[in-house]
Amino acid sequence: MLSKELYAKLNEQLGREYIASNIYLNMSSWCYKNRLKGSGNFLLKHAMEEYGHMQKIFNFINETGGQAIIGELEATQTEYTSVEEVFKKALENEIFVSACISDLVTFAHTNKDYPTFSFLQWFINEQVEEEALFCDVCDKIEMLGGKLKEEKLFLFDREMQRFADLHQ
Ligand code: OFO
Repeated sequence: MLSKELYAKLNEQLGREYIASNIYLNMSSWCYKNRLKGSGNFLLKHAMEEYGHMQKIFNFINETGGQAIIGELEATQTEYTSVEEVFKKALENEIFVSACISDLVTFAHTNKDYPTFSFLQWFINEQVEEEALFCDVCDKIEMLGGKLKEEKLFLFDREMQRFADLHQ
């Protein structure tokens, strides 16, 4: 059994992971609608991964005697101006989640909650990987000159299909 405050914070993080999953689902739909199937596939797979993160926290809370709660989730963006915006926002979201995880780790450590501290180590490593992954995608866009259109957009989307097959 953990402290009430820690359960509240873990439930907040659970909500963020769920929202992250919805963010990527909506991004994926936008890509499909704009004929970017590779990017859509990549983001759909990523949305499933985020759902898995939510489930991990859900199980941890319930297994330690707390109650995982799916509260109200804020609606996520559905329209984008470009594929650049999609991936820039995805990277921003990962950076935000990493900061939240770090705060949670600090809180667990300060409060000597070592089971939670230990549980969260997986998330620290995962965030390092995910930030690197989205940085890599944003770098690819930059290498192609940004403001992708026609052939470059086609090449980028093909690369995203490769990422979808490779990374998840
Ligand atoms: Fe992107 O790793 Fe969870 O949120």
